[in-house]
Amino acid sequence: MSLMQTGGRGSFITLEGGEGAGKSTQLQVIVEKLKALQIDALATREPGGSPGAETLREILLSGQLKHLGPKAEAILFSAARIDHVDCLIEPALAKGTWVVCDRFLDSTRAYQGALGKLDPRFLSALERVTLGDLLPDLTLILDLPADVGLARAKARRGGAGEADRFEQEDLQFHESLRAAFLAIAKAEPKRCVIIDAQRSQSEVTEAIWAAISDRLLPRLRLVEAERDAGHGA
Ligand code: Z5A
Repeated sequence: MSLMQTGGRGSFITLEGGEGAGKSTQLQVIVEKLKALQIDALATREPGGSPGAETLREILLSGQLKHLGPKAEAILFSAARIDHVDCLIEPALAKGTWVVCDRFLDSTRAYQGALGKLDPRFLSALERVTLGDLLPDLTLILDLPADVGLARAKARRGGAGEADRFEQEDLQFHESLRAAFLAIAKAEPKRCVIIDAQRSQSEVTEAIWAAISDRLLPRLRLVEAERDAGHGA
């Protein structure tokens, strides 16, 4: 039996930031580090993460619904989120699994909310309907200049494959996006930690792990205590 299955609810960690910030790269590393501590952990992403939400992802990122505008897009990202939360995130957290998610509600706040200039009352009503009381325990905001992130994303594509609906926006859009994420972090310092993502991959991992240890240490200690008790039994 996994250790966290005896220790109550899992922790919910989200990674946020602009294109090419290193979210997907770091997500895998975090999950491996948690597993090395014998913590049940799973990696997931948004939009997507469950079969229904993955179907919506394809449509949303293809750009074919861009003409509907940010309000409709926010509703569709939220519809995908409802399926993801109901089918994967909530059941996993309830059985003690730690969930590490590439993008979550802050991406809707930044992309559709700040950049789409949506009324904050509309967004908070949508969040209430979509999430109820669910909020990440820790949100890591990977921050770097937009041109650096876009160059990384382009290099990863290696010339092959088309930029998606959001990568195609101009540099000004991506700089505003960066500002929107930093504003979210400033407004919610208890939940969010800004990580300087311009550094090397291992330095970024180190900073992320320091934040996890710092913010979620009591839970990590609980896992260690359970492990020790389990080994002693
Ligand atoms: N979206 C939205 O509008 N509203 C919402 O509510 C939600 C999402 C949930 C999802 O795209 C899109 O949906 C997203 C927002 C919108 N916009 N776009 N585009 P996605 O999931 O396909 O892509 P992404 O989330 O933007 O991730 P990304 O571009 O794939 O970037 P990343 O995951 O942050 O980076 P990465 O893949 O880990 O790294 C990129 C490259 O850089 C790769 O070659 C790495 O090897 C390299 N890398 C990583 N770290 C480093 C360091 N430290 N140094 C040097 N090179 C590095």
